[in-house]
Amino acid sequence: MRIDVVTIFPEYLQALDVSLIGKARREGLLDIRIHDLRDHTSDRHRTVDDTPYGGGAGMVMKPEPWALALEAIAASAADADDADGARPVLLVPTPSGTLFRQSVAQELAGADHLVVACGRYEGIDERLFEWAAELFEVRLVSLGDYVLNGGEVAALAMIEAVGRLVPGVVGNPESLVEESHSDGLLEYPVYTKPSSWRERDVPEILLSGDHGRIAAWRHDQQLARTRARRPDLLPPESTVPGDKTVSDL
Ligand code: 6GU
Repeated sequence: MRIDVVTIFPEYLQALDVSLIGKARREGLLDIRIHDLRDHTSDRHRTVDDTPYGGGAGMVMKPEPWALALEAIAASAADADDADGARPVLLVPTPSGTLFRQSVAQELAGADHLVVACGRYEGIDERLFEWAAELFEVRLVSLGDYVLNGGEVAALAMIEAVGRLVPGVVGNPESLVEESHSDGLLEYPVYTKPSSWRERDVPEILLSGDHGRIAAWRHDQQLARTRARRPDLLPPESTVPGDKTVSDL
């Protein structure tokens, strides 16, 4: 998978040299390229922003440097992207986007080419997104209901969430199956040695060797946890197979 990131702070993306994603890049599983938006300006000050029409606080990113940066990326990938007729996905991290959830990460993991546009200030001139729709499948996505200073930290989170789902990036693909959100529920609690630690014992059942009962216990734990911490993830009256109703717990 190829991932291009456009930013005015390329240093932020150095975290992608590290750990699992860094290794996947070195192995050629992920072709991640970082671009400085200011390389697509032509004035002495390398200006990327200006004051908002209509007034108001802050600055807005000018559309032209973005268009030049995105055109250069689209041109450099045209052969590969044309091969299957699919446009690359343009991911725009923004608190006013739709929620970036595991199902979105799974969809994006199937793409050949992602381009991430990291905005700063009050955002990018709206016309950029209309213009970009000819070259890209544009998706505005948010990490959640809070505000970051720019898209870079969100881009790191999204690239890690998508990158680890690309075949070969995570060594043991089974670890992708039993994790929070992969089945719409939170993960069950986990324990390791020693079996007794500071007067606290690992739940008996996990030492029993009875894999059927362990699987059932873990599923119950997932449901109880999801109800307690994230009831918004559950359907109103849960219809999950093997489920207990609230009154049974
Ligand atoms: Cl994707 N971007 C910014 N700037 N702030 C955010 C966000 C994204 N998600 C939550 N807050």
